[in-house]
Amino acid sequence: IVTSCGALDLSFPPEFKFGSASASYQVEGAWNVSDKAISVWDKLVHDNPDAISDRSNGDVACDSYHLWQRDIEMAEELGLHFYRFSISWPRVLPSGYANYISKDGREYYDNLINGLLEKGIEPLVTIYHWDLPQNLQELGGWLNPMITDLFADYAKVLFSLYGDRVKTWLTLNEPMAMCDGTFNTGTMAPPLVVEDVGAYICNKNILIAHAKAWRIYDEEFKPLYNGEVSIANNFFWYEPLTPDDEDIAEAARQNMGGRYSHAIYTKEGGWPPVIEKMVAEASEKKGYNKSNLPEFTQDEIELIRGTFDFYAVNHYTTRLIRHAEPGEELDLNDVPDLNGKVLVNPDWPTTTSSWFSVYPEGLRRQLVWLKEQYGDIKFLITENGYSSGIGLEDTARINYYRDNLEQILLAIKEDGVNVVGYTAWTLMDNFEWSDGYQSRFGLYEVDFDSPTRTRTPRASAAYYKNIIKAHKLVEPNENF
Ligand code: PNW
Repeated sequence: IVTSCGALDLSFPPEFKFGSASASYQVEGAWNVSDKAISVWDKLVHDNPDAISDRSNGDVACDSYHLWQRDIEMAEELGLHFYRFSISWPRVLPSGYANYISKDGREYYDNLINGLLEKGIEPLVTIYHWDLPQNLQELGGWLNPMITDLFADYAKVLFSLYGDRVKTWLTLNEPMAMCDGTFNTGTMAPPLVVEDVGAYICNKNILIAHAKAWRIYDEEFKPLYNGEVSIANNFFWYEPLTPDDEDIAEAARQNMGGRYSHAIYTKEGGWPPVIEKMVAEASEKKGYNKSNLPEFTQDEIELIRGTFDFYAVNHYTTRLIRHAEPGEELDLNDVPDLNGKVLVNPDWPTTTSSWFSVYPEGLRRQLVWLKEQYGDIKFLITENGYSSGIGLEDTARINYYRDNLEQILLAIKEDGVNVVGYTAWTLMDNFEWSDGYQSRFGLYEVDFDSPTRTRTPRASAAYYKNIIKAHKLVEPNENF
């Protein structure tokens, strides 16, 4: 690749870290062992198996609850600097409240954390990756403002139990999926569509929950352990279909990213102005007497503003957007409140995930945009990966990793974005939410028919291992 200053230097900065990731409900299984309570995902898959394309569930999944030593071994085989995993709230706090800590739940994560550290692998913990205790859902879950304190209490328990060993925390994974994916489209748990208002109420509660947890860490734990805390946002990058569509592409970026970032990362805080306008207009058009976007008080704005130590971003894919034609039908794959029609470029390769086609350049543009919006802060890529069917010779996944890592190098070296690390989603095939086990993202293939859930490295695992070892972007065919 030739850049403005000659050939691109393919080495990663010396401090750059490589990791891989998983999430509790997707890998652990053991859904009802010991005193674990059920989560909204346990309830969804049991009550409504048709919600999952292959009618599967995460009852056993990768059985990581029992096979965690093998998981650590895989992380070691790859040479990972860190392993990102999430903690199951109903496994540690069966009542959802901090009144009682499960001994077995606590020990499971103690073992995993200690096992990783023994191998020199840093544990990076997601506090919440979608498995809400069902009894808190019964109180309204993410629509009830009391969730913000319950979440903060739960986070504080984890900081107290594991903060001496865990130095990097993510409060919540992908609030966009938690709020919009749940209350607009009903494809996540709980299966509860709350049109027009649900996603925005959830959106506000998420920001406050995150901020309360961050402040607890900052005040009570940072002086002791000096760790870092952020929230992981997911993003489609939006490209304008034609130059005339740049304004709507920008609004769509604010809708997807800004709605969950502006309050935290900007100096002024609060909602992005373009989103306030969008929701006010859409609410009026639908006959509501006020905007469905809940307001922030000044105290809330100050509570949320600045609650980050770095920016965590999950990136997979890009969309094109244009202004809708007059009278054009729009659905939830579009951005109806913006009157935006969303498309993908038919030339982009597709994957086994319906929402995912491949356009690596989008990642670099998104990183540049994030830096422009939120400043010259640290960026950690907390997810990036490719979905396929079964098979160990996964050339397309190898190419995906290669091309995305190249875009990251360009962002670092050409655009001066401070990207400090990269997380491959995912360590092993797992329960891919409503796609069940049909969409595989793993560096390791998992045999879900074998009682021992055998894990076998794919060609992409060898490739990723080579990159980590060389600390540079080696080519897939390079002998190493
Ligand atoms: C993320 N979409 O989810 C999650 O953090 C992971 O748990 C998941 O396995 C991974 O990406 C792959 O899907 C997403 O529809 C789910 O745009 C859906 C979407 C994006 C990300």
